[in-house]
Amino acid sequence: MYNPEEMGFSTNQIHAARPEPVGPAPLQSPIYQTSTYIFESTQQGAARFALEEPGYIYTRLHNPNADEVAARIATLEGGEAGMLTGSGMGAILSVFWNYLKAGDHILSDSTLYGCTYAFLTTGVTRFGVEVTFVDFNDLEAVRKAVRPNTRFAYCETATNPDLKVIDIAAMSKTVKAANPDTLVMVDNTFTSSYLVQPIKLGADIVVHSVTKYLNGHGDVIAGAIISTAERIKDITYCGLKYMTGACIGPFDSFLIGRGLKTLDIRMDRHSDNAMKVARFLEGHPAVRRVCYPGLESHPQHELAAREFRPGRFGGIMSFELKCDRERTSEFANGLKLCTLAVSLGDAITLIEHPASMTHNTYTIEELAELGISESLLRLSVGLEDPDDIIADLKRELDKIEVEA
Ligand code: LCS
Repeated sequence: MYNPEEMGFSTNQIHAARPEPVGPAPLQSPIYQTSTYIFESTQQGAARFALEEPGYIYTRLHNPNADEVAARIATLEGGEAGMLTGSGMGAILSVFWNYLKAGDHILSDSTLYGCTYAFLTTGVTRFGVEVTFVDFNDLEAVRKAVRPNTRFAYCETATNPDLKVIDIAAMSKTVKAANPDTLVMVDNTFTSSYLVQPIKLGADIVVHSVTKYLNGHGDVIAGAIISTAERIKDITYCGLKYMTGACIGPFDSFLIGRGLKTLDIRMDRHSDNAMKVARFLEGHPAVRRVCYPGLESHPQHELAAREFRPGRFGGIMSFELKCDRERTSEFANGLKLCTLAVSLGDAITLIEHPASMTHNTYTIEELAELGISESLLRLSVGLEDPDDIIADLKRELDKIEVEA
C-alpha cells in the first residue's frame, strides 16, 4: 500500500493516488473519455445520487482521470482532498458560490489577478455581498477589516503581477483570531505546490490556476481546489455541480497528470533561470526596478526566504522601465525569444503588459496606487538557456535612451 507520508515530494508528484491497474495493466492511466457511467440498476443509480454508495455518476462531478490528478495535487499541497476544475477562475468561483450568500462580506488583499479583481468589484457585489480590499501584509488593517459576517479572507501567495509576498501564517492567524468562522482562501498559482503549501501555514482552502505551473506546458486551461475532504465534497456537489458547472474533461486531466510529474524539476529550473534574469535586469541602466522575491531589494525577500522552498523564488518577475508606456510597448514588441503573450508557467518565456492586458480590469489610477505603472512588464521566465533569454532582453534594453 503506497503511503505518501513516507515518501518525498518528487516521488509523490509521480506516484501519489496512482490507481491499481485494471485489465491489461497499463503503466499509465487510460483516458476515461466518457461523459457518463453505467448503473447496474435503478437502485444503484439512486444510491449514488444520494451519495450513499461510492461510484461514478457523470463526468461533471467525477472522472477517474480528474480524481487521480486532484488527489495527487492534494498530497503535494498537504491537504486532505482536492478537485480539478475547467479553469482557475472556475476553481475560485466554485468555492465562492458554494459558500456565499447575500449579506456576507469578503476581505481581500488589494493586488489580485485582473479577473479575480473584476469578480470581487463588479461581479459578486451585484448579489448583496460586500468586498473590502486591504494590504494583507498590514496585519493591523486586516484585523480591523474582519467583520462578524466576513465569510472569506482571500489573497494570492505572491501577487499577480508584482510579486508581493503574503505572510500566510501571520495573516491566517490574525484573521482567525478576529473571526474563527472566516475561511482563509489562498491562490497558490504563482508559487505552485512545490514552493509553498499554504494549508500548512494556516489556510483553509487553496486554489490554483492549473493552466500555469502545475500543468506547465501551456496546453490546458484548468484549475484546482484543495481543502478538507468535507469541503471538497460540498464544493463538488454544490459549487461545481450546479453553481458553476466548471468541470474538467478527461483528456485535459490526463495532460495535467503528465505535466505534474516534472513539477519540481521545472520549478527548480524556472527559479534558477529567473534569478539570473532578475540580477541582470536589476543591473541594467534602463530598468527602474525589478520585483522578484529572490532579490535582496525585494520588500519581502526575507519572508520569501522563510516561506518558500529554501533557495527557490519561482519563475515570475515584473520590472519597470525608465521610459513611458509607448517606449515600453516598443521594447516588448522588439523581443524575439521572449514571447508576447499572457499566461505564465510555460516552458516558453512569456512577457506581457499588465496595465493593458491581465490587469485592465483595474483603472490606471487604481494600479498606480498599488505601485503598478504603465511602464511595468511581467516576465514569466521559461526553461530556455538563461543566457539566451538575457541576450534577447539586453538587445532591446540597450536601445532605450536613458537620461544620465
Ligand atoms: N489566479 C491567478 C493568480 C492567475 O494568474 C490566473 C490567470 C487565474 C487565477 C485564473 O486562471 P485561469 O482561469 O486562466 O486558469 N492568470 C492569467 C495571467 O496572468 N495571464 O493570463 C491568465
